[in-house]
Amino acid sequence: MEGEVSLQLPRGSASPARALRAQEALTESEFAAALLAGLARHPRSVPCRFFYDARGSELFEEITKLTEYYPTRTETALLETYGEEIAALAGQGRILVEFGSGSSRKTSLLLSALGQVPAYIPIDIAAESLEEAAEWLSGQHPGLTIVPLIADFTATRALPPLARRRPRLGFFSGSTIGNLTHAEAGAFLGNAARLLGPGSAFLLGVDLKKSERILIPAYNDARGVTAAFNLNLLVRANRELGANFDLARFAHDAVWNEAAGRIEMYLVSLARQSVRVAGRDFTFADGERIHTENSHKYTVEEFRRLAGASGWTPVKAWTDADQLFSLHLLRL
Ligand code: AVI
Repeated sequence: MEGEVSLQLPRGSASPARALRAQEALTESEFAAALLAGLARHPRSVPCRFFYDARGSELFEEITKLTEYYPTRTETALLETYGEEIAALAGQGRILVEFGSGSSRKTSLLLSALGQVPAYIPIDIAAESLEEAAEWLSGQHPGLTIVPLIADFTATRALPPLARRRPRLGFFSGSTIGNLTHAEAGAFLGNAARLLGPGSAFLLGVDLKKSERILIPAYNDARGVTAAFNLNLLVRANRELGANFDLARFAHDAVWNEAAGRIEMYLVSLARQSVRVAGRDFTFADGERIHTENSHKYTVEEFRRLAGASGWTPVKAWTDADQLFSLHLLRL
């Protein structure tokens, strides 16, 4: 098994290509259902997971390189600086279980710091990203056993049998936990505790609360990459669902909601207009918004309380000198 990349396919799938097509069809009908339901409610909203089609994933990659978007480079720097200490505190010989597979560079840094890792299990619903990440990482870490798991990482119930023999370290980077509501984040942490099991450790990247002067440009950058990322949701609806959104008549907006402790992203209708989506008409008032994303920010203390309520014991948190981002190590 050493050095092998094995892709576990959904039951009944004869090949990765077929699994991928089946999954795309599923995603398309899920997208249709979510968009129709989201546009029918008031205020209108669409879950942010639909941002990530091929173009959306590319745009997100671009966002992570923007000067204004501090989370990725700050988290990477924290892993570079504190990787050894994190590895020492987490303990040797753990199987690494990553929730989501979109952060190979950060995973590679963690793997290097951890030294000998018996196996690496990335969990992601997107088979293609899993395959790409696994391929890149096996090039960077020859001999590493990689067992990708195609599953929704917020609701995974069981790890592959090989993961049951050793203690486990979970990894959830990029402050993706911030895209969940507090209730969803608590449920995710509880599910991760059941999945990783007694004696496990968990390393999470969590964005910190900070001034709006830093937050707003991070979600509304000068080059308009975040705007394109947000508007791509409408491009996707036009392509996949035969919708007729006029991109010139919607604009990106990002606001800080102080009471909820989160950045909220919206698509704002620039006129009174009707749009047809999957055979149904929706009328937007001038200025009416579609809520497309929440990005919650936590103080170190707030996140410790959230994790503690799901059964985790905080071990240590690391932050950068400018207090932009945090890494939390938890234990069960
Ligand atoms: C993936 N997630 C953690 C990003 C965030 O910061 O909430 C998504 C994003 N949305 C706009 N810019 C980046």
